[in-house]
Amino acid sequence: MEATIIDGKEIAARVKADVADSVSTLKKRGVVPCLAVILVGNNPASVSYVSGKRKALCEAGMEDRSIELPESTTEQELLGIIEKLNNDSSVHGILVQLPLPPHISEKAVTDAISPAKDVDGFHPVNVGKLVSGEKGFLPCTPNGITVLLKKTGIETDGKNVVVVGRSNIVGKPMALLMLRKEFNATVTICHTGTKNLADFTRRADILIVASGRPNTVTADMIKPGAAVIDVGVNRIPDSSRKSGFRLCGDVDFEGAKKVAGFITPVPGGVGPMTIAMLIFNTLESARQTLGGK
Ligand code: L34
Repeated sequence: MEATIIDGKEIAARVKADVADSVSTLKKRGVVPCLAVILVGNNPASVSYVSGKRKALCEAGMEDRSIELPESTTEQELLGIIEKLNNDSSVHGILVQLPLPPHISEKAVTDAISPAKDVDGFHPVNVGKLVSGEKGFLPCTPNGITVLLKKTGIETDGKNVVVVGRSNIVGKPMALLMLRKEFNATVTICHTGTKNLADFTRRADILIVASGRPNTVTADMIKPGAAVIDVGVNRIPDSSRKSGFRLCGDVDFEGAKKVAGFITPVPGGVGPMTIAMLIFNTLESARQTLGGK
């Protein structure tokens, strides 16, 4: 039997519809949730993701204060813009799309965003809260994956969760979330230094792949019936498409779906959830300005 395909687009649409309902309630109380997405340069993948974010903001009835800056923008200029947004009480969320051009320090930029407006959950204060189990903004992609698992009814308690990839934006926070009592999984993190990757992935009840490389996981590396979550979004040149490329994940989808119990597709899996959780975090940030009133 083939794997059940987890429809991330549909689950994301449900999350976004709930957020939109809450936005209209908040608006009646005089608060319009507002996000500023900052894009520097015109990396084609970033342009696509940012336009998805702005569309979702608009559909949820939120205010879009996004800024598009040229590739030549200096770090000082960008820090100045962030400073102004930090001090503007009508702005609830600030997100600087990564990667940044090489002349701008991603660390300096991430650290400059007020932790109270850091809807990406990348600021060290929010990272620290994630580690210690305090409430803070959770990174959108890992948090979106927890929602996919919950809404699909995939049990995590006592399960072996194997995360492939140790990035600050996916692998590390994903592992930390699954470690929480709430999910109670036994967590393993694999990375480029892992010897015999398949020995680890074959033990996974839930396999989360965020390596950034196509075909990192093939059918023979999957435990029959496992849930496979593919975080990769790779652009493969394809002259038969009018865009000139097609998207593929980090998992060999065609092979994997014959072995797995559940699998996320690319596109239409994790990506749309990242966007849904971003507007959810923006709503939360706007709510917090009411101070629990
Ligand atoms: N600051 N930088 C910051 N925050 C983030 O949360 C991100 N990320 C990652 C890259 N840089 C970031 C994103 O927004 C990856 N990412 C992201 C967002 C959306 C999608 C993929 C990655 C997405 O919508 N994917 C669609 C296909 C989109 C397309 O056609 O290009 C999908 O169905 O997978």
